[in-house]
Amino acid sequence: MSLDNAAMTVYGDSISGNCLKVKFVADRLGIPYDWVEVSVLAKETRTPEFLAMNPAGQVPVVRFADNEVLAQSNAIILHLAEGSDLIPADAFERAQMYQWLFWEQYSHETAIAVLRFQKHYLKKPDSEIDASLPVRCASVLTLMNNHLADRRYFLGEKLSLADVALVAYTRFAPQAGLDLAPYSHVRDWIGRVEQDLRLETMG
Ligand SMILES: N[C@@H](CCC(=O)N[C@@H](CS)C(=O)NCC(=O)O)C(=O)O
Repeated sequence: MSLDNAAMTVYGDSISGNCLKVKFVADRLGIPYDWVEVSVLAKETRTPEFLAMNPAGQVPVVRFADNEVLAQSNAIILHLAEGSDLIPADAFERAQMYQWLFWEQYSHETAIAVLRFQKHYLKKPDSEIDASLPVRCASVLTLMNNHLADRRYFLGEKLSLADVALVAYTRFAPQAGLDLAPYSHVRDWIGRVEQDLRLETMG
């Protein structure tokens, strides 16, 4: 389907990094959209109407002008950014971008986003939080910091979807109780990507 002149509707919760990825990419590429706020905390993703649209009961979901629906943040941003400078033209660089997108979903989001949600939104005391979570967060941040020691962006010199996907929750790390002070390359990179995407700085 074509995105030309498409009116698309993004169903998202503005506290969710996964949903914000969609906003960041659409804003960056000048793709018009309507945003419908769906509260995860109020369980609005579990209503029969929402489940009819996405049986997985999760945001983000995008409905395009032709009524087609797409879920999964990284699938959505890949579709929106098709043919743009956020996806490398070179096949191997593209594969490297996918490498980071898969890592983000499997290792990064499942640590930082989960810890943030439990601490910042559910207000769980540390005694009720799986002790392995902060440890996993530290190893994720260390890996990122090492990778960024000699690169401006995850793929080198150019912003790509890898940066958009990874910055979404990394910039919220302090809300997960994670101190970014020891990760100077990560902090510099967050500032760079926030500037590129014209985001209000979190630092
Ligand atoms: N892998 C999915 C994860 C989506 C996801 O976990 N969404 C959360 C908000 S960040 C949600 O809708 N949770 C509601 C629920 O599970 O009831 C993606 O990247 O879109």
